[in-house]
Amino acid sequence: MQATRPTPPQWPPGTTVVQIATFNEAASIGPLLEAVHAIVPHAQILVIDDNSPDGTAKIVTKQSKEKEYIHLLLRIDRRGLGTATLEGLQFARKMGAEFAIHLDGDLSHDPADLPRLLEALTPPNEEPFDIAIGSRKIPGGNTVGWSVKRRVISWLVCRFTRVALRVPVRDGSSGFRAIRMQCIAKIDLTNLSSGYAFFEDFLWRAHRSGARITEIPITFTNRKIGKSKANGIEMLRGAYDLIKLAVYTCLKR
Ligand SMILES: Nc1nc2c(ncn2[C@@H]2O[C@H](COP(=O)(O)OP(=O)(O)OP(=O)(O)O)[C@@H](O)[C@H]2O)c(=O)[nH]1
Ligand SMILES: [Mg+2]
Repeated sequence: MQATRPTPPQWPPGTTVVQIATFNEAASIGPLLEAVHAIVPHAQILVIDDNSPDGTAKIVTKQSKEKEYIHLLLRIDRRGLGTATLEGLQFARKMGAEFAIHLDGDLSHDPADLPRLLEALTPPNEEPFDIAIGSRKIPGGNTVGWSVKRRVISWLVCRFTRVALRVPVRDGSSGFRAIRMQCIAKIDLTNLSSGYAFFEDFLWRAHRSGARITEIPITFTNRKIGKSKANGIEMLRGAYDLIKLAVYTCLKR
């Protein structure tokens, strides 16, 4: 892994970092960085790129030289969305961030939802939450532009997470989440699923560690540019990881 500049000093207390894992998102990363900064100008932005052949990292490197709030973790071998998200969280932790939010790099998640997600962690007159999920599966949430097949798979995975993994959320697959970094210390991060099952696995571990989790409605819009990496092989790997977790959950009942 390479950082584009020497590790800067710790971020100030209260810092929020918005992290985006990318693989071949050259068409969307520029507008996304701009939109995120316009909506949460106080936040640091961290891109974790797996050496995308389309030059995504080059775009981010250029921006990071001009804007001190943009950072790049460049990983030389593609190692998957799960490990990229985890490395982002570990970097955020090392830098002393108080809140991290991760979202997809293809504009499927609307940066306009960032403030609501952050606010959901600290509701007035209620105990704070550790994780706020941008949820497509609660009233007010929605998915736009997905095929019936994709909707069925997503429904099955979320149902599986709720019933077999016993994580009490509706959208356990969502990649749009705000996290109070303090809770990370209590979560066992060893051997986390490296691919798309990362999101369910992380929530499963967070729930078992006693993390308080909430959901707020978001609209997810299917990517309009770039290519999906959620192919059949990735989905099978994810399914295998989830079944392993379910077996473990049953045994440890
Ligand atoms: N660093 C890194 N990022 C990845 C990898 N695979 C996917 N991503 C990023 O993770 C995010 C989600 O991946 P997508 O391909 O959009 O998956 P999806 O949203 O489930 O599927 P589509 O919206 O249909 O494309 C995007 O920002 C991808 O660029 C990877 O191996 N490494
Ligand atoms: Mg996507």
